[in-house]
Amino acid sequence: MSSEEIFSDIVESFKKLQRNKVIQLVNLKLMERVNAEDILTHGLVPGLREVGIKFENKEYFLSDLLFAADIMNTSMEILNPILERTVEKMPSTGKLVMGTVKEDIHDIGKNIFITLMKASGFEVHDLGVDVPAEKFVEKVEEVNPDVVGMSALLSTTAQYFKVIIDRLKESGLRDKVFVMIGGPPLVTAEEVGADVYCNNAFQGMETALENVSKD
Ligand code: B12
Repeated sequence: MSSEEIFSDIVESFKKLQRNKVIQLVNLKLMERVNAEDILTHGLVPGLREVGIKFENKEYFLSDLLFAADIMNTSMEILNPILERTVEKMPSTGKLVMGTVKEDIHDIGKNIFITLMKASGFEVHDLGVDVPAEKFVEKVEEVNPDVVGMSALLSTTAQYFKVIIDRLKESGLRDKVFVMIGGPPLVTAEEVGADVYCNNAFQGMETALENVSKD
């Protein structure tokens, strides 16, 4: 069976906003020893994206998006402790400063990346959402991180990655940190001056670990 088939029940129930069914299915898959990373990557994330498509097509309203975010957050409460246990904790990792950029309040992806980075041993400084460039710069000056991570989900706010990175350059900090941007592919790393673009938190964690252990 392909992963699409295995997780189609989660995707379909999510799409219909069947909260209890999604949660039941997550628990059921875990009991069947399905990997938490796969449940998230092939079930919950595509399910939530389907809700986004319905919103775009005006079949769903903002209240439905909020409800979908709640289904996702409740599911993550179940998966987080398992993800934390399955990620290999490295003996010496590094520091991460992370935030969702200005005028953007989407934080589900950011929080997943943070969970994985903490689990792998990173000291995480979470700036939250709607974070202006100055706050990134201040935090980088204060804690001297190895990695700066930024998330943006809107076409408008993804433009802000460059503003933040330019500010880091002006402050002489850009070359001291590994800059990771993430969310849907709205811009490329090259366009905004980041080191890497990631639309998968698990790959993001691997990339961060590789980069920091190289130092
Ligand atoms: C849930 C949701 C909301 C919730 C957010 C709740 C929350 N606490 O986050 C609410 C209801 C608040 C919301 C509001 C809005 N939303 Co909204 N939302 C979504 C939805 C359905 C899901 C987003 C999500 O969480 N996905 C799941 C996560 C896990 O995926 P992800 O963020 O991509 O993260 C993964 C990777 O990208 C990666 N990652 C993410 N960041 C980073 C960073 C780093 C460093 C790394 C390494 C990895 C990484 O890791 C994650 C796991 O692998 C999307 C639809 C979609 N296609 O995504 C629309 C969507 C993003 N929203 C959209 C819009 C338009 C809005 C509003 C403007 C609606 C309105 N009219 O008010 C507002 C904007 C509010 C604001 N100023 O930010 C549009 C954006 C269109 C565009 N291209 O600009 C979308 C695409 C829906 C659509 N199809 O129209 N939204």
